Amino acid sequence: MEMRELIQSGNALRQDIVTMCYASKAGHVGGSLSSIDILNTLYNVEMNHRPDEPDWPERDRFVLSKGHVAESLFAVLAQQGYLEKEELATFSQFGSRLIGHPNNKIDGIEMNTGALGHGVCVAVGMAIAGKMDDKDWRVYCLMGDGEQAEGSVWEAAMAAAHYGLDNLCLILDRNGLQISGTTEDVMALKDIHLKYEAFGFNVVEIDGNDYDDLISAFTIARHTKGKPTLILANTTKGKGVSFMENIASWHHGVLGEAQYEQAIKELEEAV
Ligand SMILES: Cc1ncc(C[n+]2csc(CCOP(=O)(O)OP(=O)(O)O)c2C)c(N)n1
Ligand SMILES: [Mg+2]
Repeated sequence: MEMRELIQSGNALRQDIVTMCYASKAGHVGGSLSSIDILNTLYNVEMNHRPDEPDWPERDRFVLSKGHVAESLFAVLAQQGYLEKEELATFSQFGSRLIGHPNNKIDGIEMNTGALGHGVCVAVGMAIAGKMDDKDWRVYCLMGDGEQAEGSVWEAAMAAAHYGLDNLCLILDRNGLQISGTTEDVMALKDIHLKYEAFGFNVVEIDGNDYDDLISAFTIARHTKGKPTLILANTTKGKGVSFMENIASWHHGVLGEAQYEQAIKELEEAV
C-alpha cells in the first residue's frame, strides 16, 4: 500500500472509531486512537492474512492484549472485509456480536481478550506452537503501558526470551496514560526498554503514530533471529482529536454531539 493510501486508511479508521464510540456512548476512544496506526500498518502492510479465508493455517496471528480497544480491531477487520462495515453501527448494542472486548466468534479474531496481561501469555503460547510445528507464520501482540503492571506480562516476557521466540513481535503502546492518570503516577515504568532488554528482547523504540517508523520496526523484528522483539511505540493517547490528546479522562470518555462534530471535522480536515 502506498504511504498516501495508508495515511487515508488510518484517518478513515479514526473516523470509524469516533463514530462507534459516539453512537454507543461506550468504548475506549483514547487508547483506540493511540493504537490505530499500529493496527493499520499490521493489517495493510505487515501481516500475511486472508480475509476470505480467516482460518488459513499459514496466517500470521494477531492478539489484542489491550482488549478494551476492541472498536479499533472491529474497525480494521471491517475495512479488511472480515465483517460488513454496516455491522460497526451495532457496536456495544444489545445482542450485537461487537461487544466491548474482542469476541472470537468474529472471523479474524484469534482470542477473547480484555483481562489485561492475559493476551500476551496466549500469544507466547501461539509462538511456541509455531516453533514446535516448524511454521513460518508470525505472532503479533499489542499491549498497553498500563497493562505492564500485570505480573503475567513479565512471566510471558521471560518465557518468550527463554524459548528464543523470534517469531513473536510484541508492540507496547506507550501513550503514557492508563485508566485514571499517568502510568508514572499509577505504576511507574521508568526506562521500560531496559527492562525488556534485560529480559532478553530486541527492543526497537519508535514513534508509534509514524508509518515510516512502524514499517521499518516490523521489518527489523522480522529479520531478528534468536530472540523476540518488543516495539516500544511512543504514541499519543487520543491522537488526531485535539481535545482528547493526552487527557486521561478520554480513556473511556463519552462524546457529546458538538464534540463528535468537532472530532469528525478535525479528522476530515487532516487528510
Ligand atoms: C486485569 C485487569 N484489570 C483491570 C482492568 C481495567 N482496565 C481496563 S483498561 C485499563 C487501563 C489500561 O491502560 P493501558 O494499558 O495503558 O491502556 P491504553 O492507555 O492503551 O488504553 C484498566 C486498568 C482490566 N481490563 N483488566
Ligand atoms: Mg496507556
